[in-house]
Amino acid sequence: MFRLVFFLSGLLFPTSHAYHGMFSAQAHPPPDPCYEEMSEPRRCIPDFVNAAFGKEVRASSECGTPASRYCTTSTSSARSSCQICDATNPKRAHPASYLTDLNNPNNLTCWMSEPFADPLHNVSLTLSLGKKYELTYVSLQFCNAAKPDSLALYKSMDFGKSWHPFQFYSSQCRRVYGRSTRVAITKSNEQEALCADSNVGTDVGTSTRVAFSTLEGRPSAYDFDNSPVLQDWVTATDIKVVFNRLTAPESHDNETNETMSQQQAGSFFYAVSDFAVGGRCKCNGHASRCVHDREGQLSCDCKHNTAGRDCERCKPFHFDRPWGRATAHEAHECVGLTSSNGGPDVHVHDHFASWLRIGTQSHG
Ligand SMILES: [Ca+2]
Repeated sequence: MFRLVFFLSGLLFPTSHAYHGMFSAQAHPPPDPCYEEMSEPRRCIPDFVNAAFGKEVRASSECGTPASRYCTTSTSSARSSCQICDATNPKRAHPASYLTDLNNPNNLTCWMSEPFADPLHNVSLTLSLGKKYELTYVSLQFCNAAKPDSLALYKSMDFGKSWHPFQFYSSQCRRVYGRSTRVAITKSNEQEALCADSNVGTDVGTSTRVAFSTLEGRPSAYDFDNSPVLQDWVTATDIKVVFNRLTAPESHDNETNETMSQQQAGSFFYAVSDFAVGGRCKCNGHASRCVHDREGQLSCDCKHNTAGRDCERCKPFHFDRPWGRATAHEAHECVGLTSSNGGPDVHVHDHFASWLRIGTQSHG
Protein backbone atom coordinates (compact mmCIF):
# COMPACT_ATOMS: atom_id res chain seq x y z
CA MET A 1 0.00 0.00 0.00
CA PHE A 2 2.80 2.36 0.90
CA ARG A 3 4.33 1.92 -2.51
CA LEU A 4 1.05 2.53 -4.30
CA VAL A 5 0.45 5.68 -2.28
CA PHE A 6 3.98 6.67 -3.10
CA PHE A 7 3.30 6.28 -6.81
CA LEU A 8 0.05 8.21 -6.49
CA SER A 9 1.74 11.05 -4.70
CA GLY A 10 4.15 11.10 -7.60
CA LEU A 11 1.21 11.46 -9.94
CA LEU A 12 -0.33 14.27 -7.95
CA PHE A 13 2.89 16.16 -7.48
CA PRO A 14 4.87 15.35 -10.60
CA THR A 15 7.35 18.18 -10.36
CA SER A 16 9.62 18.79 -7.46
CA HIS A 17 10.97 21.83 -9.29
CA ALA A 18 8.44 24.06 -7.57
CA TYR A 19 9.49 22.59 -4.25
CA HIS A 20 13.15 23.12 -5.03
CA GLY A 21 12.33 26.59 -6.31
CA MET A 22 11.33 27.62 -2.80
CA PHE A 23 14.91 27.13 -1.70
CA SER A 24 16.70 28.45 -4.74
CA ALA A 25 16.57 32.04 -3.55
CA GLN A 26 18.32 31.15 -0.32
CA ALA A 27 22.06 31.20 0.16
CA HIS A 28 22.31 27.47 0.86
CA PRO A 29 21.93 24.85 -1.84
CA PRO A 30 18.66 22.86 -1.72
CA PRO A 31 18.75 19.84 0.58
CA ASP A 32 19.89 16.68 -1.19
CA PRO A 33 17.02 14.15 -0.96
CA CYS A 34 19.63 11.35 -0.88
CA TYR A 35 20.95 12.43 2.54
CA GLU A 36 19.50 13.28 5.93
CA GLU A 37 20.44 16.62 7.44
CA MET A 38 23.22 14.98 9.40
CA SER A 39 24.63 13.57 6.14
CA GLU A 40 23.30 10.09 6.81
CA PRO A 41 22.42 8.45 3.49
CA ARG A 42 18.79 7.66 2.81
CA ARG A 43 16.84 6.24 -0.09
CA CYS A 44 16.04 8.70 -2.86
CA ILE A 45 14.11 8.29 -6.11
CA PRO A 46 13.55 10.39 -9.24
CA ASP A 47 10.20 12.10 -9.84
CA PHE A 48 7.26 10.20 -11.24
CA VAL A 49 6.91 11.12 -14.91
CA ASN A 50 5.24 10.18 -18.17
CA ALA A 51 8.42 8.66 -19.60
CA ALA A 52 6.92 8.60 -23.11
CA PHE A 53 6.26 12.33 -23.28
CA GLY A 54 8.03 13.93 -26.23
CA LYS A 55 9.89 10.71 -27.10
CA GLU A 56 9.95 9.26 -30.57
CA VAL A 57 7.67 6.31 -31.34
CA ARG A 58 8.36 4.10 -34.34
CA ALA A 59 5.12 3.08 -36.03
CA SER A 60 5.11 0.20 -38.51
CA SER A 61 2.36 2.01 -40.39
CA GLU A 62 1.38 5.65 -40.80
CA CYS A 63 -1.31 7.06 -43.07
CA GLY A 64 -0.85 9.84 -45.59
CA THR A 65 1.82 8.59 -48.03
CA PRO A 66 0.09 8.54 -50.44
CA ALA A 67 -2.96 10.45 -49.20
CA SER A 68 -5.81 8.16 -48.18
CA ARG A 69 -9.46 8.46 -47.22
CA TYR A 70 -10.71 7.30 -43.82
CA CYS A 71 -14.19 7.30 -42.33
CA THR A 72 -15.39 7.31 -38.76
CA THR A 73 -18.82 6.44 -37.46
CA SER A 74 -20.24 8.55 -34.69
CA THR A 75 -21.90 6.35 -32.06
CA SER A 76 -24.59 8.97 -31.39
CA SER A 77 -25.72 9.60 -34.94
CA ALA A 78 -24.64 6.28 -36.55
CA ARG A 79 -23.54 8.38 -39.51
CA SER A 80 -20.11 8.11 -40.93
CA SER A 81 -17.98 11.06 -41.87
CA CYS A 82 -14.99 10.79 -44.14
CA GLN A 83 -11.75 12.73 -44.21
CA ILE A 84 -8.40 12.64 -45.94
CA CYS A 85 -5.07 11.75 -44.34
CA ASP A 86 -2.25 13.49 -46.17
CA ALA A 87 1.28 13.47 -44.76
CA THR A 88 2.25 16.47 -46.90
CA ASN A 89 -0.49 18.67 -45.42
CA PRO A 90 0.10 19.53 -41.73
CA LYS A 91 -3.63 19.98 -41.16
CA ARG A 92 -4.36 16.52 -42.53
CA ALA A 93 -1.28 14.60 -41.30
CA HIS A 94 -1.41 12.03 -38.49
CA PRO A 95 2.26 11.27 -37.71
CA ALA A 96 3.60 9.06 -34.92
CA SER A 97 4.83 12.18 -33.10
CA TYR A 98 1.15 12.82 -32.21
CA LEU A 99 1.33 9.79 -29.90
CA THR A 100 3.54 11.47 -27.33
CA ASP A 101 2.82 15.19 -27.78
CA LEU A 102 0.98 17.27 -25.17
CA ASN A 103 -2.35 15.52 -24.58
CA ASN A 104 -4.92 18.31 -24.69
CA PRO A 105 -8.45 16.85 -24.27
CA ASN A 106 -9.90 19.82 -26.19
CA ASN A 107 -7.63 19.33 -29.17
CA LEU A 108 -6.70 15.67 -29.55
CA THR A 109 -3.97 14.94 -32.05
CA CYS A 110 -4.05 11.42 -33.45
CA TRP A 111 -1.57 9.03 -35.01
CA MET A 112 -3.31 6.88 -37.61
CA SER A 113 -2.22 3.75 -39.39
CA GLU A 114 -2.60 3.28 -43.13
CA PRO A 115 -6.07 2.01 -44.05
CA PHE A 116 -6.36 -1.75 -44.46
CA ALA A 117 -9.05 -3.96 -45.91
CA ASP A 118 -9.33 -6.68 -43.25
CA PRO A 119 -9.85 -6.20 -39.49
CA LEU A 120 -7.11 -8.80 -38.95
CA HIS A 121 -4.05 -6.62 -39.46
CA ASN A 122 -0.87 -6.28 -37.41
CA VAL A 123 0.52 -2.82 -36.67
CA SER A 124 3.15 -2.09 -34.04
CA LEU A 125 4.30 0.95 -32.08
CA THR A 126 7.75 0.89 -30.48
CA LEU A 127 8.85 3.36 -27.85
CA SER A 128 12.46 3.60 -26.68
CA LEU A 129 12.89 5.19 -23.26
CA GLY A 130 16.67 5.37 -23.67
CA LYS A 131 17.29 4.00 -20.19
CA LYS A 132 15.89 1.59 -17.64
CA TYR A 133 12.70 2.86 -15.99
CA GLU A 134 10.46 1.28 -13.35
CA LEU A 135 6.97 1.51 -14.78
CA THR A 136 3.66 1.82 -12.97
CA TYR A 137 1.39 1.89 -16.01
CA VAL A 138 1.19 1.86 -19.79
CA SER A 139 -1.83 3.55 -21.28
CA LEU A 140 -3.25 4.09 -24.75
CA GLN A 141 -6.04 6.47 -25.59
CA PHE A 142 -7.79 5.74 -28.85
CA CYS A 143 -9.32 8.28 -31.18
CA ASN A 144 -12.88 8.18 -32.41
CA ALA A 145 -12.15 4.94 -34.22
CA ALA A 146 -13.03 1.72 -32.43
CA LYS A 147 -10.72 0.47 -29.72
CA PRO A 148 -8.88 -2.57 -31.10
CA ASP A 149 -10.30 -5.92 -30.10
CA SER A 150 -6.90 -7.58 -29.66
CA LEU A 151 -3.62 -5.99 -28.68
CA ALA A 152 -0.43 -7.05 -26.94
CA LEU A 153 2.07 -5.11 -24.84
CA TYR A 154 5.71 -6.18 -24.71
CA LYS A 155 8.68 -4.78 -22.84
CA SER A 156 12.41 -4.96 -23.37
CA MET A 157 15.06 -4.61 -20.68
CA ASP A 158 18.01 -4.60 -23.09
CA PHE A 159 17.18 -1.77 -25.49
CA GLY A 160 15.13 -3.87 -27.89
CA LYS A 161 17.37 -6.95 -28.23
CA SER A 162 14.84 -9.23 -26.53
CA TRP A 163 11.15 -8.77 -25.77
CA HIS A 164 8.93 -10.12 -23.01
CA PRO A 165 5.13 -10.17 -22.89
CA PHE A 166 3.73 -7.55 -20.51
CA GLN A 167 -0.04 -7.79 -21.05
CA PHE A 168 -2.61 -8.96 -23.61
CA TYR A 169 -6.14 -7.72 -24.34
CA SER A 170 -8.65 -9.59 -26.45
CA SER A 171 -12.28 -10.64 -26.55
CA GLN A 172 -10.86 -14.10 -27.40
CA CYS A 173 -7.69 -14.51 -25.35
CA ARG A 174 -7.48 -18.24 -25.95
CA ARG A 175 -7.96 -18.07 -29.69
CA VAL A 176 -5.82 -15.03 -30.45
CA TYR A 177 -3.03 -15.34 -27.87
CA GLY A 178 -3.37 -18.92 -26.59
CA ARG A 179 -3.91 -17.63 -23.06
CA SER A 180 -6.66 -18.09 -20.52
CA THR A 181 -8.33 -15.11 -18.86
CA ARG A 182 -8.51 -17.09 -15.62
CA VAL A 183 -4.84 -17.27 -14.68
CA ALA A 184 -4.28 -16.42 -11.03
CA ILE A 185 -1.15 -14.52 -10.08
CA THR A 186 0.51 -15.92 -6.97
CA LYS A 187 3.96 -15.41 -5.50
CA SER A 188 5.21 -18.20 -7.75
CA ASN A 189 4.34 -16.56 -11.12
CA GLU A 190 4.53 -12.84 -10.53
CA GLN A 191 6.27 -12.21 -13.87
CA GLU A 192 3.52 -13.81 -15.93
CA ALA A 193 1.71 -11.66 -18.49
CA LEU A 194 -2.07 -11.88 -18.29
CA CYS A 195 -4.73 -11.68 -20.96
CA ALA A 196 -7.77 -9.58 -20.12
CA ASP A 197 -11.07 -9.42 -21.97
CA SER A 198 -10.86 -6.20 -23.98
CA ASN A 199 -14.58 -5.57 -23.46
CA VAL A 200 -14.69 -5.98 -19.68
CA GLY A 201 -14.74 -2.93 -17.46
CA THR A 202 -15.40 -0.50 -20.27
CA ASP A 203 -18.59 1.20 -21.34
CA VAL A 204 -18.84 0.42 -25.01
CA GLY A 205 -18.61 3.58 -27.05
CA THR A 206 -17.45 5.85 -24.25
CA SER A 207 -14.23 4.39 -22.89
CA THR A 208 -11.43 4.90 -25.35
CA ARG A 209 -8.51 4.18 -23.03
CA VAL A 210 -6.65 0.97 -22.31
CA ALA A 211 -4.52 1.19 -19.18
CA PHE A 212 -2.27 -1.56 -17.92
CA SER A 213 -1.19 -1.26 -14.30
CA THR A 214 2.05 -3.22 -13.91
CA LEU A 215 1.65 -4.09 -10.22
CA GLU A 216 -2.11 -4.56 -9.99
CA GLY A 217 -3.08 -7.97 -8.65
CA ARG A 218 0.54 -9.01 -7.99
CA PRO A 219 0.87 -10.07 -4.34
CA SER A 220 4.38 -8.73 -3.68
CA ALA A 221 3.35 -5.22 -4.78
CA TYR A 222 2.73 -4.54 -1.10
CA ASP A 223 6.29 -5.56 -0.29
CA PHE A 224 7.95 -4.15 -3.41
CA ASP A 225 11.17 -3.24 -1.55
CA ASN A 226 11.82 -6.89 -0.83
CA SER A 227 10.71 -8.33 -4.16
CA PRO A 228 13.54 -8.51 -6.73
CA VAL A 229 11.08 -10.40 -8.95
CA LEU A 230 8.66 -7.48 -9.16
CA GLN A 231 11.46 -4.90 -9.30
CA ASP A 232 12.56 -6.78 -12.40
CA TRP A 233 8.99 -7.11 -13.72
CA VAL A 234 8.38 -3.34 -13.76
CA THR A 235 11.78 -2.58 -15.34
CA ALA A 236 11.85 -1.64 -19.03
CA THR A 237 14.00 0.24 -21.53
CA ASP A 238 11.51 -0.08 -24.41
CA ILE A 239 7.78 -0.73 -24.80
CA LYS A 240 6.15 -2.25 -27.86
CA VAL A 241 2.43 -2.30 -28.61
CA VAL A 242 1.17 -4.69 -31.26
CA PHE A 243 -2.38 -4.28 -32.53
CA ASN A 244 -3.48 -7.66 -33.86
CA ARG A 245 -7.17 -7.29 -34.62
CA LEU A 246 -9.44 -4.28 -34.92
CA THR A 247 -12.84 -5.92 -34.39
CA ALA A 248 -14.06 -9.29 -33.19
CA PRO A 249 -15.20 -11.66 -35.97
CA GLU A 250 -18.66 -12.51 -34.62
CA SER A 251 -20.17 -9.13 -33.83
CA HIS A 252 -23.37 -7.91 -32.26
CA ASP A 253 -25.81 -5.91 -34.38
CA ASN A 254 -24.34 -2.52 -33.54
CA GLU A 255 -20.82 -3.61 -34.32
CA THR A 256 -21.94 -5.22 -37.56
CA ASN A 257 -23.41 -1.90 -38.66
CA GLU A 258 -20.21 -0.13 -37.75
CA THR A 259 -18.11 -2.74 -39.53
CA MET A 260 -20.35 -2.50 -42.58
CA SER A 261 -20.02 1.27 -42.80
CA GLN A 262 -16.26 0.96 -42.47
CA GLN A 263 -16.25 -1.64 -45.21
CA GLN A 264 -18.35 0.64 -47.38
CA ALA A 265 -15.72 3.27 -46.90
CA GLY A 266 -13.22 0.62 -47.93
CA SER A 267 -10.92 0.83 -44.93
CA PHE A 268 -10.06 -0.11 -41.40
CA PHE A 269 -7.38 1.67 -39.40
CA TYR A 270 -5.92 2.05 -35.92
CA ALA A 271 -5.87 5.52 -34.37
CA VAL A 272 -4.30 6.54 -31.05
CA SER A 273 -4.22 10.01 -29.50
CA ASP A 274 -2.01 9.34 -26.49
CA PHE A 275 0.63 6.71 -25.65
CA ALA A 276 1.67 7.28 -22.03
CA VAL A 277 4.09 5.35 -19.83
CA GLY A 278 4.05 6.28 -16.15
CA GLY A 279 7.08 5.54 -14.04
CA ARG A 280 10.38 6.62 -12.59
CA CYS A 281 13.89 6.60 -13.97
CA LYS A 282 15.43 3.46 -12.39
CA CYS A 283 18.23 4.34 -9.97
CA ASN A 284 17.82 1.63 -7.33
CA GLY A 285 17.17 4.19 -4.59
CA HIS A 286 20.53 5.90 -5.05
CA ALA A 287 19.61 9.01 -7.08
CA SER A 288 16.88 11.63 -7.04
CA ARG A 289 17.19 12.56 -10.69
CA CYS A 290 18.37 11.44 -14.10
CA VAL A 291 20.54 13.66 -16.26
CA HIS A 292 22.22 13.46 -19.66
CA ASP A 293 25.84 12.36 -19.26
CA ARG A 294 28.80 13.44 -21.40
CA GLU A 295 27.88 10.94 -24.10
CA GLY A 296 24.36 12.36 -24.22
CA GLN A 297 22.87 9.28 -22.57
CA LEU A 298 20.26 9.57 -19.86
CA SER A 299 21.85 8.38 -16.60
CA CYS A 300 21.16 8.48 -12.89
CA ASP A 301 22.91 11.20 -10.90
CA CYS A 302 24.24 8.55 -8.50
CA LYS A 303 24.83 9.18 -4.79
CA HIS A 304 25.76 6.88 -1.88
CA ASN A 305 29.10 6.10 -3.62
CA THR A 306 27.31 4.19 -6.36
CA ALA A 307 27.98 4.29 -10.10
CA GLY A 308 26.55 3.12 -13.42
CA ARG A 309 23.62 4.37 -15.47
CA ASP A 310 21.19 2.86 -12.94
CA CYS A 311 23.50 3.22 -9.87
CA GLU A 312 23.65 -0.56 -10.10
CA ARG A 313 27.17 -0.96 -8.70
CA CYS A 314 29.60 0.61 -6.25
CA LYS A 315 31.98 3.21 -7.55
CA PRO A 316 35.72 2.36 -7.64
CA PHE A 317 37.44 1.94 -4.25
CA HIS A 318 34.06 1.56 -2.53
CA PHE A 319 33.72 -2.20 -2.48
CA ASP A 320 33.99 -2.68 1.27
CA ARG A 321 30.53 -4.19 1.38
CA PRO A 322 28.36 -5.57 -1.41
CA TRP A 323 26.20 -3.24 -3.48
CA GLY A 324 22.54 -3.17 -2.48
CA ARG A 325 19.37 -1.44 -3.58
CA ALA A 326 18.28 1.20 -1.09
CA THR A 327 15.12 0.49 0.88
CA ALA A 328 12.91 2.64 3.07
CA HIS A 329 14.88 1.45 6.11
CA GLU A 330 18.41 0.98 4.78
CA ALA A 331 20.19 3.15 2.20
CA HIS A 332 22.83 0.45 1.45
CA GLU A 333 25.47 3.06 0.82
CA CYS A 334 28.66 1.75 -0.75
CA VAL A 335 31.66 2.31 1.50
CA GLY A 336 35.35 2.67 0.83
CA LEU A 337 38.20 0.61 2.24
CA THR A 338 39.05 3.21 4.85
CA SER A 339 35.56 3.64 6.13
CA SER A 340 35.42 0.46 8.20
CA ASN A 341 37.51 2.28 10.78
CA GLY A 342 36.68 5.77 9.70
CA GLY A 343 33.21 6.24 11.17
CA PRO A 344 31.02 9.20 10.40
CA ASP A 345 33.86 11.41 9.19
CA VAL A 346 34.00 9.49 5.95
CA HIS A 347 30.29 10.01 5.37
CA VAL A 348 30.71 13.73 5.90
CA HIS A 349 33.69 13.75 3.57
CA ASP A 350 31.77 11.89 0.84
CA HIS A 351 28.78 14.10 1.30
CA PHE A 352 30.84 17.22 0.74
CA ALA A 353 32.60 15.59 -2.18
CA SER A 354 29.23 14.99 -3.82
CA TRP A 355 28.17 18.58 -3.19
CA LEU A 356 31.36 19.81 -4.79
CA ARG A 357 30.59 17.62 -7.78
CA ILE A 358 27.10 19.12 -8.13
CA GLY A 359 28.63 22.59 -7.95
CA THR A 360 31.07 21.80 -10.73
CA GLN A 361 28.39 20.23 -12.92
CA SER A 362 25.98 23.10 -12.62
CA HIS A 363 28.65 25.57 -13.61
CA GLY A 364 30.24 23.47 -16.30
CA1 LIG B 1 -1.76 13.30 -29.22
